[in-house]
Amino acid sequence: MKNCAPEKIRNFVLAGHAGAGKTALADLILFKGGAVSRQGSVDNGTSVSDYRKEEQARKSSIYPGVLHTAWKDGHFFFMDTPGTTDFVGRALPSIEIADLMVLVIDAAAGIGPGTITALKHAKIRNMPRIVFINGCDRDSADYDTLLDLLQQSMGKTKCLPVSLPDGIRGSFKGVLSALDEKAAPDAHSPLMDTIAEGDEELMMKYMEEGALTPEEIKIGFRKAVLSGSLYPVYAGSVAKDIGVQELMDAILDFAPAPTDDVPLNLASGTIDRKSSDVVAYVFQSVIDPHMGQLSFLRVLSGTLTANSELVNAQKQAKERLGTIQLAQGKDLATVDAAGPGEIVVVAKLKNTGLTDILGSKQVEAVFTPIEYPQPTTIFAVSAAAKGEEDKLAQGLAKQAAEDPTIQIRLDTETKQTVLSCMGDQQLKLIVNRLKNDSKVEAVLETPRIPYRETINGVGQASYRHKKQNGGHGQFAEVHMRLEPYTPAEGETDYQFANEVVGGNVPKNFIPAIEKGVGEVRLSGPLSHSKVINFKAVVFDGKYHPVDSSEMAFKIATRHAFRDAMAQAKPMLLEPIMSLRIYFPTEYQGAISGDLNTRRGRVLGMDPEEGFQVLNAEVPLAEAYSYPTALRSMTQGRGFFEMKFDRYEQVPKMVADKIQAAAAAEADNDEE
Ligand SMILES: Nc1nc2c(ncn2[C@@H]2O[C@H](COP(=O)(O)OP(=O)(O)OP(=O)(O)O)[C@@H](O)[C@H]2O)c(=O)[nH]1
Ligand SMILES: [Mg+2]
Repeated sequence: MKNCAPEKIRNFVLAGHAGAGKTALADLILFKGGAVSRQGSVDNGTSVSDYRKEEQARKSSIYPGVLHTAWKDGHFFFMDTPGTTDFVGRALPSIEIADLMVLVIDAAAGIGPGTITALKHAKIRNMPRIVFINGCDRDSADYDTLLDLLQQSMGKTKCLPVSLPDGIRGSFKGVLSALDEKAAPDAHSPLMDTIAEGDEELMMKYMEEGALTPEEIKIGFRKAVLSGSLYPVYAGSVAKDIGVQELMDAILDFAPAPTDDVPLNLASGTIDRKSSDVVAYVFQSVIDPHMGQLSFLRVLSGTLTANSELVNAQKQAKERLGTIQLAQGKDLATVDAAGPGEIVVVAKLKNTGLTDILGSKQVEAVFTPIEYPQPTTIFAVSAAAKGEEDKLAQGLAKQAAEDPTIQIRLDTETKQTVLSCMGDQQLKLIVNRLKNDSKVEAVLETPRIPYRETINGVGQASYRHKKQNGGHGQFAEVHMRLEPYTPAEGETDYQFANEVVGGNVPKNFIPAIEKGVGEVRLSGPLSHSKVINFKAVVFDGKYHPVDSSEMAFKIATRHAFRDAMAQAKPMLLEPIMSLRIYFPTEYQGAISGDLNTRRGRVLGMDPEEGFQVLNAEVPLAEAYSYPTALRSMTQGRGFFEMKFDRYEQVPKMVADKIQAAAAAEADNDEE
């Protein structure tokens, strides 16, 4: 249990790409700190952090591991996040709330998608960072190239080596401190400059005397880390236990304390870290098969006590806490209270979900919503067994509440439940959890494409609907013109106009005609898709004083519309997605070639963090299979973002196929 002043507490998050060694580092930190007597291992399935069966099977994290250990006269509370981009939705809330990011990068693999995401989110709130270049023992470790890329990304005067590798790869035998002029002369003076620059008094003294005392260095170093003018780089190897003690000392000596003013991503208001009012942030909310709902809270200020009543600011609701517990991976230990920087678990909160804020009073500060990437893996999902649709919906909703990158949407147009997520690894986990936790078997299919139809020319038709043989008769005649029309921003995707003069169609029937257009345009002649970007003009017609009715005018409208549509050069439109594809340069040829086969269009390149970034457009029909293709093309080192851009005409060859398929389906429906 923690036994130190709040100033000696350190709250941090281990972030970075999959396989960088975050979990291995977490296990080593726990062991060196004395929190565990045997060092856990990812490879042997004994990691304290990756304790879940799915994580042990993958040998890779899925959920943030929540851990703590004493270190010297301080105490660390930290989260070990998953680096696989599929699970970024679970990693980001931890990154959002920690006081420090320890960015772990493998010296051999270098910057990966997970590194880019972590850095992007650290930059959003100017989050204090320490970089740990791990795996310096690895055969293909390349420290210099990596440092260079990091300096390009974070700044040459900010991203500075403090603990340098002594030897590399097979000959990696230790680390050298840049604080020691003799040990690392080249790295010493840039580091000292940055340390001194953060504080005017130190700067004066450094300029006059050319040196600072260890105590002064510590003050300057801490200040520089907190303000984001220094991102110190530590080198090491978790496997060889080299450089980790130096890293842990740096965290204790130089990282912000919970009482410091660490920048938060607030949209409005402030949070006073030194206040005695309780403010706590929910960075993880999971349903444990045994314990039910568990909320993981990071205390920002005040002291959280067991059995207290708090206010949930977002939900405007009271929340009563029961026992509060400290997590060490899966082990939970009951505590009476938790102060700033600490992380605790509370069970079964009634009104509180992910990223909610709890306070002893209503908390007025509001966080900027986390920018989760748009999901790119999209499937239509249904229950294998009839009658289990509700069970499926509930199971999916539970998982979506835990991870905002899991999105469920009922597509009223295609009548499919659409499940979107970040990749096939996440998809597999979702399906497994549906099976194991929710006891429902899910079936996945490629979703239907929401095609659109429009017209290329003007078409005109009239139709008389007449049934006057006995009984109550029906009569209506509609003359209609369809014109291409591009709606302005915010306008509906079609227009209706009435140009009837002289009362050939009485005013009271015009709304029926307008309604008729609204209905018939939902199923166009080519593919039964919605017709858009047109103007329907009723310009003439006939009526019968007794036999005309709204129904009769609607029927006549349907026919007139379809006939006019046939004259108006109808064409098929498909959704075009804009893609931003990130990948290491060596895959450029493969990626461009593949885009060609997908009817894709390359718009341009702009490199980011040493990665190539290609902007492209691809029809949605060709984008569904892209996540898997990109993963196999790049050995998991590529990722992409995708969003809807516009509708565009389908090329004739493709359109013919779609029309044939739609016609066949219509025949089937009739049978
Ligand atoms: N050679 C070598 N291997 C290491 C080192 N650190 C970690 N590893 C190995 O690298 C693999 C991945 O380590 P993890 O700790 O699971 O990586 P991670 O960053 O947690 O990955 P995710 O959980 O997928 O984000 C494991 O097999 C580790 O044993 C190191 O310094 N040197
Ligand atoms: Mg891990």
